[in-house]
Amino acid sequence: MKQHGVDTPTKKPAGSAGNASRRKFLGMGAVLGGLLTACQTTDIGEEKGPSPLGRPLRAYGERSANETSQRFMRPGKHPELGATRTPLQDSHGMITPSGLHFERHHAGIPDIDPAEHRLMIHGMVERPLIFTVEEIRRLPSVSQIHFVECAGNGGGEWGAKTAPSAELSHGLASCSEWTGVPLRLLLEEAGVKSGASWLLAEGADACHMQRSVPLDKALDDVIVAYGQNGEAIRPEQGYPLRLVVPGFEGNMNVKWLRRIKVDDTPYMTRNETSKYSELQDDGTAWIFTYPMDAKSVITYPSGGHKLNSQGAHEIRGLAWSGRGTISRVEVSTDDGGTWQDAELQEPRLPMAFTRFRIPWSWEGGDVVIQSRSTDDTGYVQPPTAALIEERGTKSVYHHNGIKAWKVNADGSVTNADA
Ligand SMILES: Nc1nc2c(c(=O)[nH]1)N[C@H]1C(S)=C(S)[C@@H](COP(=O)(O)O)O[C@H]1N2
Ligand SMILES: [Mo]
Repeated sequence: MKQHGVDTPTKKPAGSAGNASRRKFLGMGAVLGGLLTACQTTDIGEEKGPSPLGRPLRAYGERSANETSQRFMRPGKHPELGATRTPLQDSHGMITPSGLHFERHHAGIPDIDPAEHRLMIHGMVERPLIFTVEEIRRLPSVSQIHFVECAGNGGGEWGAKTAPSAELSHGLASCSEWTGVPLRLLLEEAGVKSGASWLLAEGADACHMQRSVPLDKALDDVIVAYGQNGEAIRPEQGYPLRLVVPGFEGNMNVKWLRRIKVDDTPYMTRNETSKYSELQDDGTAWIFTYPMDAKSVITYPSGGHKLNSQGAHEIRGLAWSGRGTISRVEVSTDDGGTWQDAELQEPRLPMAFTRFRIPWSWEGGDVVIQSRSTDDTGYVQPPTAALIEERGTKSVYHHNGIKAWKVNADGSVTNADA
């Protein structure tokens, strides 16, 4: 069969890349046996004459109507507040589609006219400045791929690990390509006065989200972003301007950014004292715990999936670290007895999602699977028990313990501790 303008694989000369990769694929017969048999016996049908024309073109694309993956939303009394979660269990690769990026809003999504919006930089600077969005977009730009992860991601995993799915256990994390201006550039333009060591970032939403950011981080890799995955940042992610603070807890990535005040002290705002601080068993709390430590989660198979047949499956997941690049991910399929290195998808970027994959054959029965990541500082993702040993169970935030799923004999996948 020859479709218009498309050569079938059989038309390729012997020894072409297509055939070589086909041979490689067939060489995996021992692993893929079940799948290949299924292919051979499938009737692909006779050609039924010319196909009708497809639907018309459209100016802004949408995914296939067959794809229904949604952000997880829990209906609340106040629909403007709370969070939606990325359905990590349905994800491919390292980038989160903008429409599925998790959301965490403290006061709803403001409707901001970019022509009216301003960013003010003041405080301990030689020249206080006010930028329009147009001015920001004219400045030398960078694009960086980074995850944003709420410090509360996995907060439910401190106690009974009941999260039934990857979106509920890990879905307050997403990864995008962010485009914008290095904050360093704006600060150099304003002229930071000597003695300054902090800045306060403030949003234009109803709660005027405020966070203190150490000046050395601000001068390092922070960006004032206006782009997300190739287009303007979505309103939910902070349109028209947001701070991207690579690797630091999500809350510091102030959305709808309208003000930066340079100072020589942190501000002890609500969201860095009462919230986003970690209560210890002795009644003291850790504050300014900025980087998100190395973490990983198996996204397939994960809670809610159903394996329909034994044999070949690819275990897939995501790993990330707020302190650098993921250097290793190990996977166990025997309840932590033995661990095997997974293949890491390139490029592996600092403070970005890294996709990992490992072939696996399910021989039926109950199987507990889990993943463990290591970053390039040498830090290894700990078991949850070790985190609890260190911090107790009141911390709420910064849970990065190893996550286990259980593949049950009937093919259903559940939380291993449910
Ligand atoms: N202005 C403003 N910025 C904000 C918030 C907010 O409510 N208002 N939420 C913060 C929190 S707690 C997190 S985890 C991240 C979430 O970013 P996202 O909604 O783009 O995923 O934004 C942070 N920035
Ligand atoms: Mo958050």
